[in-house]
Amino acid sequence: MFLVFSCLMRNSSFESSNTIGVGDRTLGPDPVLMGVLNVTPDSFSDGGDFLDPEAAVAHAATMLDEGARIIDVGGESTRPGSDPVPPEEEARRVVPVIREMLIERPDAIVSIDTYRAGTAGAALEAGARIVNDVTALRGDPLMAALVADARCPVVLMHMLGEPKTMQRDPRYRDVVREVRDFLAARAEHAVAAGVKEESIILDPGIGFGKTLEHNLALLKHLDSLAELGFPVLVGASRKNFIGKITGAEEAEERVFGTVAANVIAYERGATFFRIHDVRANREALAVAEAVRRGWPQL
Ligand code: PMM
Repeated sequence: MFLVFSCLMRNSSFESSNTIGVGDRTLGPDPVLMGVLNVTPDSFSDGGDFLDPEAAVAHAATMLDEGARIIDVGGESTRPGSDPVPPEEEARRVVPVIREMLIERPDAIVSIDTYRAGTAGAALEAGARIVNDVTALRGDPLMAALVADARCPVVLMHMLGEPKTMQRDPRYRDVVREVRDFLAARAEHAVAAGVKEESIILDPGIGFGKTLEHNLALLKHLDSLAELGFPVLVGASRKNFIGKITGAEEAEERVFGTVAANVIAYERGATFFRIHDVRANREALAVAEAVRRGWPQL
């Protein structure tokens, strides 16, 4: 494992290891907000709200106005216990929304939250620029080649098991080391398949086959993941573990807890934040960034 870890450390500065190029734009090293747009009937937080493409595009526009740089469009829920949807249905949900969004907001950077190469290909054709794969290229044997050919950034996320069963008693000997070693190995796999190192973003997969204690350990030791030298994305927004700590039963009530998790993640090296509540997170991360870099910012 040490070998995998040491080969994959990207040999780069803090600035370059926390940025990703999307066309002629650079995202990072300042905090990058990825607004969640689930075009699904059953996501745990916004399920059913944005099945209508017009409502979805309007919500994306609001998130962009509030400071989101990326809109992450998903057509299949990955909440604990969820079932997969047929691939055609997934593409049917997301493609019209991506097209319409980009007609209305051509500057938006869209990422497609899918593990299926067919859906990712259709989304990229419709104008998406980033692939967000919660299986880290394990879900579809064609995905790695698709991302390599498209030369687009890709998010590689850790998940133990699969959404249907992942929260049934997940166990690790050392969650931080296992997640880090898994992601290092997946980055190595991606590079071997032709994905450029500088296109890879790593994500510990908060809530994906993890107990509350696992999520807290991953946030506490996120620096050990950031040390691999790839930008780190965190998706803690409104998740169950926050509700368990704060007592906020409804997902929409978990904004304050989300903000705390994201500021801590930023302090420990995360650059990308997948979130539902853009303004609250933008303002909190702007203050955290000002503390780190000083004020006024040049
Ligand atoms: N979480 C969800 C879906 N997609 N993608 C990444 N990269 N990281 C995450 O943590 C993540 C994800 C589930 O949350 P949702 O139901 O609010 O979309």
